[in-house]
Order: sequence, then structure tokens, then C-alpha cells
Amino acid sequence: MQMSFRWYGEKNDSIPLRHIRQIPGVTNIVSALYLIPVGETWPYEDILALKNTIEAAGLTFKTVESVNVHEDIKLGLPTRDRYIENYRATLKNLARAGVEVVCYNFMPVFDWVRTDLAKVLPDGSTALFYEEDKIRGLKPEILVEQMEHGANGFKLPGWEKERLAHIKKLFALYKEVDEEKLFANLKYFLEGIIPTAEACGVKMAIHPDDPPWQVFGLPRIVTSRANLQRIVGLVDSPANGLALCSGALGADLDNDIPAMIRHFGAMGRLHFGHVRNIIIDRPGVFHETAHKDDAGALSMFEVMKAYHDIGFTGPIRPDHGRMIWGEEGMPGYGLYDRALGAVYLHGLWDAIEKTSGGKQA
Ligand SMILES: [Mn+2]
Repeated sequence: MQMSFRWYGEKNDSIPLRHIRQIPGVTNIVSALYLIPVGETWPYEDILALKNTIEAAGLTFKTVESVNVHEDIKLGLPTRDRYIENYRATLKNLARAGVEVVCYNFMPVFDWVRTDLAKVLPDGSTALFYEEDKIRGLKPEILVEQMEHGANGFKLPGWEKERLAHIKKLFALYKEVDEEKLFANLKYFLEGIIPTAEACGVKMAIHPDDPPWQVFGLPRIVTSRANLQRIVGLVDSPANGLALCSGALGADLDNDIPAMIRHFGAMGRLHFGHVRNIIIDRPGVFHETAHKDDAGALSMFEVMKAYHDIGFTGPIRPDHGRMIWGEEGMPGYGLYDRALGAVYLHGLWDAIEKTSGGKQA
């Protein structure tokens, strides 16, 4: 297990790498070229510059989150072939720079969705909050405004302005795309990129939909164990794998996260772990919470134990944190609570390791 930490680059992150370097046990940075428009090829020189910046701080760069997938690919438009070709070129450039794992998602129009980016919790901290009833009464374009307004001036990952400016057109195009069509479009994309990923030694890791159900009537397919099973079978290659996000999948209590880690880990298809806890007030209403085992609906101990038991050697990162101690930063991505999360998860790992008798990865 490589304890990792997501970082948005010098231009869009409030946290300097030297502070991340001081979190005990964190060795690996998860990052991306956030300024390249979705669909364009990432130049090798730019990837190398990012890697050099990270390594100069005493950290490694082997995991990318995310290389986003152009909407034309998700929609299955004829123009998708050009973007798939660019994606292949990006994977080759990333591999040349030493990147081993590439995270991506396949959510139509929106990336992760929340109705409140700073819900005040009883202890005075704030956290990301989702309330299904609020989404039902909301126009998509109002949600876009809310997300932008609540971002404290940061560019939120997956919420690119240039793409969301065409939101009405996108919704019209998706009228033709149901879940089966979306599966077919994912298969076409994977058939286009997985042979390249496999050849250049990159493991692709699809991130679950967050939340793992339909939002605004748009189809969502990366939502459940059965669907994940179908996705890893769309192209049968070890390069076609998963980023298992406990918080995203865990919002649906039917998803047994430790069981999924064991299952897909045993298949050799689990390439990246996102670990966080959530509190579910009622179905469709949840907010994020501290990583501690008893802080929410998910047992962080059972999650880390599952990773340990499968001998997981890939990257694991604490996922969204609360805002605590007066910190101002990108919602979900402050330093303090994620640092607490990293150390807590690492503490669980160490204890499991030392009491399990055998040396694991
Ligand atoms: Mn995640």
C-alpha cells in the first residue's frame, strides 16, 4: 500500500507540497494536468514538469486522477474517435513519465454532485452534503451556479466551466442515451484504450459514480457490484480495473465495500483505493464525516483490513475531508482533515499488519 494524497497543482491548490511531505507515511502524490482541456492530449513535457515538481518535494508521482473522458465519447458521437486517439497518446506520454495508475470516470455531464459544499456539523466543522429532495426541485444550471459559488474561488475537479456552459445542449443529447447505450459507449472506449494501456504498462481505474444513482434523470452505470463486474468484463484485461471509492459507493448501503475490495482484489482488478466515511441520514441524504471507524456508516477498519488481506500494493488515499480548524480551501480538499485521515488509515494498516503475523505488502 502506498499512502497517497491528492494535489491540484501549484496554480489551483492552497496546500504546498512541502506540507504534504510532512504528513507521516504519505509518499505518493495523486495529481493531473488540470489546465489541459478535456479531450486534448497531455504533452509529455508538461507531465514531466509536474513529476519533477513533485519529486523535488521528496514525493513520488505514479498515480493520475483524472484523465477525464470527453463528453462525445460518453455520448457515442462520431467525433469520439479523435478523442480516443488523443486519450491513447496521453496514456503513452504518462507511461513514459513513469505513471502506473490512471483514474477516470464515466459520469454523464456532471462529475460528483452535492447540494451543499459546507454543511455545518455539530462540532463546528463543515462537510460536503447531498440531499436528493433538493436535487429534484433544482434546475441543472442552478446546481452548476451553486457548485461554482460554493467552491471558495477554486476550480472544482470535474466541473469545467467550458463544458458546463452547454448544459442544455448536453441534456438534449443525453435523451438518446440510456444505461445500455452508456455501457455500449464505455465498451467502445475501453476497446479503444485498454490495448494501449496494457502495452505501455498503465492500469486504468474507473471511479464509481458519486452518488451511485441517477441524478437529473441522466444514466449512471458505475454504481453497484453487479455493474462493476460487468465493466471489468467489457474488455478482459488486467489493465481494465477499478478505483474503489468507499464514500461514493457507500452512499448506497446495498454496496458492501469490504466484500467488493476482496472480490475485485482477488480478480487483480483493483488498482486504486479512495477511503472515506459518510453519515447516511436516510436513503438519498448523506454527508461526509471524519475517517474514524465509528464516525459514520462505514467501518474504516474493515475497509483497510480488506485491502491488507488482499495484499494490496497500489495507491490508497484519504478521500474528501471536512473543513476544520478554520482552514479555508477547496471544499473536500483541505489539508488538516485529510492529513488526519491519512495518518488514521495508516495507523489502522500498521496495527493490522503487526497483529496479522505475516508481512503483507
Ligand atoms: Mn473518490
